[in-house]
Amino acid sequence: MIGRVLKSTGSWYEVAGEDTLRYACRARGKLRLEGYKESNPIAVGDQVQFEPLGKEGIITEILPRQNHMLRQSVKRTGHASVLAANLNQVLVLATLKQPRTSLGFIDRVLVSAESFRIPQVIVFNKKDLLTADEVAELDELTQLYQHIGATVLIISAQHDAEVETVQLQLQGKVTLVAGHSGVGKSTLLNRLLPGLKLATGAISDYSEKGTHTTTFAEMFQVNENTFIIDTPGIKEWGLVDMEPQEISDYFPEMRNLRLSCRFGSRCLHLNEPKCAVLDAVEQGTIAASRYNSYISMATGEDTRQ
Ligand SMILES: Nc1nc2c(ncn2[C@@H]2O[C@H](COP(=O)(O)OP(=O)(O)O)[C@@H](O)[C@H]2O)c(=O)[nH]1
Ligand SMILES: [Mg+2]
Ligand SMILES: [Zn+2]
Repeated sequence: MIGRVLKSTGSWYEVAGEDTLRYACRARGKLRLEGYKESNPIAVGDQVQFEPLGKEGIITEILPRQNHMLRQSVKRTGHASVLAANLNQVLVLATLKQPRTSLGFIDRVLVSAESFRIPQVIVFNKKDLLTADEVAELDELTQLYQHIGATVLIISAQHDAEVETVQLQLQGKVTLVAGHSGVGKSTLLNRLLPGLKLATGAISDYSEKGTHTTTFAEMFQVNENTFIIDTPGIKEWGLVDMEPQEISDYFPEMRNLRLSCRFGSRCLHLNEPKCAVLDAVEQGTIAASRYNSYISMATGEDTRQ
């Protein structure tokens, strides 16, 4: 039978079979997709072939991946691990206040997704808290991010009609959800998945940290072909294995300009002469916030943002 991996503990895998039943599976022998060196051979989102035995099963094959996202290994062994596979989009949940999400964090997730050619969605939550000035700021951010190809939604997770716009954006897709603690991820997921009942609020964050020593991505099924992958506690949005020279390739507004830099593909756009990216920043066609994010990624500062 073919199935989809919803959850992995490293030795057991929860698999949704094509018969819609759930199976607790183990892997047969040393399964590994060819060409992957990551520490976990089977990831959330993987399509697998398995032999069902009652409510359990044995995974015999991992089907080829359409794509995947990486994260730095928890144990920092130098190896990355596959965070999730076969994604249709990555969604960053962000807030302008309570707490304020740094643009650096948003940009890091976008760049990470872009490097795997995965479409990006930004959902700004807690709209109900915003003053008129903050609404204006959010309008500017919306234009900035739409301009570089992201889909932007502005919602309050407490309002059904607005949660529905997120539901429409998710429909029929597999979506990885990223967001810092406190932005309303559990609130939103509970709305999208009645019956899930994730704890919300400050106390829940404390107890979540207390009960989970390691963090794993986990996939939830919204309906027949709609899936959400939660990434609790994952902070190191990995620019895994990325050379400084390649980072600007994942900033869509910089990607094409580099051909015009005097040093071409060797230009890091930091202080090189005749740099087309620096010129664009000066002229305002590249946003200062995006360029700042770029510098921190290219120079390796602030890697935990
Ligand atoms: N005002 C307001 N509060 C919200 C909204 N969404 C979530 N919250 C609150 O923000 C706090 C953190 O939410 P939670 O879902 O636990 O965040 P998580 O840490 O991202 O899972 C809780 O007290 C929620 O009730 C919203 O749209 N507006
Ligand atoms: Mg939460
Ligand atoms: Zn340059």
